[in-house]
Amino acid sequence: MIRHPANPILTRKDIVSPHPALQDVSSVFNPGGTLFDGRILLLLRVQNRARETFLLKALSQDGIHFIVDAKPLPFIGLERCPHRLYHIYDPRITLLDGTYHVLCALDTDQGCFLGWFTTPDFSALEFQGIVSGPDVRNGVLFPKKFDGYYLRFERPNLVALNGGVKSGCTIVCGRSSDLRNWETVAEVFSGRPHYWDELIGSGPPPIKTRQGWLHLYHGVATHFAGVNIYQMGVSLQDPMRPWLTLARGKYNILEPRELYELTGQVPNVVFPTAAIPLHTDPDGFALPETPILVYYGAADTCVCLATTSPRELLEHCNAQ
Ligand code: BMA
Repeated sequence: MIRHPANPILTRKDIVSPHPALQDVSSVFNPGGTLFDGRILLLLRVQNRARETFLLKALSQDGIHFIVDAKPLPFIGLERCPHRLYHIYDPRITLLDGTYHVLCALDTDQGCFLGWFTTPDFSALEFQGIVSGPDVRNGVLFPKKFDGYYLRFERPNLVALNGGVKSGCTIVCGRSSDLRNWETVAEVFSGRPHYWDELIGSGPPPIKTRQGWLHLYHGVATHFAGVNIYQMGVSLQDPMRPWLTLARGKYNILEPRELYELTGQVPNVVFPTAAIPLHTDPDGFALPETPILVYYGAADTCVCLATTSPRELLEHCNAQ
C-alpha cells in the first residue's frame, strides 16, 4: 500500500459548517466510499465535542481534494427504529440493483446492530431497518446476487475487551432473499491468536476481480496489553461461493507508522472502510493494474488514502 503524500487528506479542519453542532469538531474518520456521477463520494463519520456522530457527504474529482457538504446528511424514517439510537457510524456503501445501499453500525441500549439505509442519489439516507441481531458490526454487502441470494460479510461481537466493549474474532457470511431477513451461511475465517489479526472485521465491500473477491479487513493485535494495534490485511474469496477463502496474506498490508496513525483520539489505528477500483472491464471486474483507492480512518481522528492495485493485492494474499 502506498500512502498518499497529502495524508491526512481530510481532517477536522475540513468540516466547515453553519450547523451549531459542527463547530470545531473533534474528528473525521472511517468513511464509506463509492464512485458516484463520475466522482469519488465519501460519507464521512464526524464526531463533535459532545461526542455526537454525524455523516457528511464529500465529493472529489481526483480522490484527493474533497468538497465537504456544510450540512450533515439527513436521515429519513429513523422514527421506525425500535431502539433509542446513540450513534450511526462506519458506513459501508454498495451499489446494488441501481440503488446505493449503506450498512452502518447502530449503537443502542440493546447493543450494536447493523442498520440498512438506501439512497438513489445521496441527498438523504432512508432507514430500511435493523438487519441483524444485537452485537454485530462491520457488515459489508456484495454488489450482486448469488444463486438468488444477496450475501454479506458481518462480524458478530462475541469477545469482551477490557472495559466491556465487545469485539469479534470471526467473520461470517450471511444470505438473504430480501435484504431484510438474514441467515448465516458459513464462517469465513477467524482471527489468528498471537499474530497481527487476532480480532478481525471486514473493511470495505469486497472488490470483484477475475480471480475472485479481494477482501480487505482490519485485524487487531491485542497481545500488547493496553495498546490495541489496528492494521489492514487482505484475503481472496471464491468468485461464486465467497465464504470460501482461496488465499489470505500472512502479513498485514498497512500498519500504523505515520504520526497521524500513531497518535490521535484512539492511537495506533488504521481502519479501512472504502476501496474504489478506478477502472473495471465491461463485466464489472477490476482491471489487474487499475489503481484502487483505499480510504481509511487514522487514529479515529482523520481520513487517509492509500493506493494499491488488484495485482498487488493478489500478491499480498499469497505472500507466505
Ligand atoms: C472499532 C470500531 C471502529 C473504530 C476502531 C478503533 O471497534 O469502533 O469504529 O475505528 O474500533 O477505535
